[in-house]
Amino acid sequence: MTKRALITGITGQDGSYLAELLLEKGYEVHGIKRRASLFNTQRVDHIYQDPHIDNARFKLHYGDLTDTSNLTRILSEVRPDEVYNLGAQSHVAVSFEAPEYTADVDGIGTLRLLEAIRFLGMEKTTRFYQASTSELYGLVQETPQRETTPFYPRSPYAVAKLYAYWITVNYREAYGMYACNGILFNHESPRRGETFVTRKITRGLANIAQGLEQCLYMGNIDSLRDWGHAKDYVRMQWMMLQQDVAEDFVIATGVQYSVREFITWSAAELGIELAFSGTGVDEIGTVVSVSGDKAPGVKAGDVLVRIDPRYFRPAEVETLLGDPARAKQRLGWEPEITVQEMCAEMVAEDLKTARRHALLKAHGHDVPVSVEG
Ligand code: NDP
Ligand code: GDR
Repeated sequence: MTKRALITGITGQDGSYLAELLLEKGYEVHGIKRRASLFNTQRVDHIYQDPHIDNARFKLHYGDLTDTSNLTRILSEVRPDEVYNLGAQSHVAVSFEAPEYTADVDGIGTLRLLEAIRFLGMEKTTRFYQASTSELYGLVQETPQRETTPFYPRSPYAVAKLYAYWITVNYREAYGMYACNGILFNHESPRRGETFVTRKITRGLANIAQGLEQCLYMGNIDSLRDWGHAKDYVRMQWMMLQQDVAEDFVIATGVQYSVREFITWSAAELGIELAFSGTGVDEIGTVVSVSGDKAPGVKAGDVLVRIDPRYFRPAEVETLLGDPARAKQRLGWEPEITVQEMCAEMVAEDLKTARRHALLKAHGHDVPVSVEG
């Protein structure tokens, strides 16, 4: 029997990699996409299947996590074996600007899905994965963070995700549902949204290298994160739903670096040696030397990185470091891609785009460059 999965957030970074993985495994994959005035399916266009062909295994449904009747209807039509709840307003800084919306989508949206599964009598047959987050640890109470570390959320996003975490546990305990939380640390890829820090850096520096931008404006570059590759992490999301008993797991690499280090590596991938000087908001990143042919727009002495306090958060999560021992021991999971390999992949992809844009610009066309975030 072909297994059926429903993915909320299928148009996002993780949704797209997970859909690829499940299609490879022979699943019929259903996804919820939001109506938008422009196309928003770029990350899944390469796996799109024309609904007019026989046996199409990839299907998109219009919907929204704020809309109970819509979720209930989709669930009743699809009757999935597995639900992956990846949909969210996932940007921590934006959650301070839109706290109520974030709570509605990320917190109550999870309840809506769980309750719809129960209401439809599918609580014993449909397995549920909740995209929980290392942001739950916020102001960290123990290092490294593991499944037993107390939570201390530090943003409206993290508080909403705290509700989602516990309501998932509650439905497991109250109704015997197979429902589990993956507590995932930061994971990135060339498909990462442009306003998250790694992608902002790789895209911004690639644009600077090609003469499309002059300077990267950053927030707190002392911040420490445990970064992995999204491909490795979606594999674990699937594994978590294949166990005999539903359990919650921390997914991380166990290695931590600063945002400043990620900037330095990204620059090095472009042949740019950067040196940081100054402190606080006066810190700058200056070019020491340039080698190779990837950065014709840059010369020694250029200031490529400056601090802009607008990117500071009202309450910051300064440091996160996960302990994936339990996932490794119980599920045999190992991340396969290092953060340095991931950085190289992201820079290479963004450089391709920047080169294309530089060519277009040279021929008088407008190109998109700046991104806030
Ligand atoms: P993205 O921001 O790339 O994707 C979020 C997805 O959610 C998009 O498909 C988006 O749709 C959709 N979405 C947003 N609002 C709604 C809504 N109201 N109703 C339905 N769908 C909605 O996130 P990631 O792929 O990086 O992350 C996936 C999940 O994992 C998220 O829940 C995130 O919070 C969580 N997470 C992510 C981590 C990471 O490091 N990436 C770490 C830990 C947890 P659209 O494309 O239309 O905007
Ligand atoms: P995070 O990711 O908040 O950890 O949430 P993000 O990449 O946005 O920030 C990581 C760290 O970098 C610092 N930072 C900046 N961040 C952004 N976006 N822009 C900047 O200019 C900048 N300068 C410094 C931040 O302050 C922060 O400390 C991500 C999301 O994917 C969540 O959905 C997910 O739950 C967590 O990871 C785990």
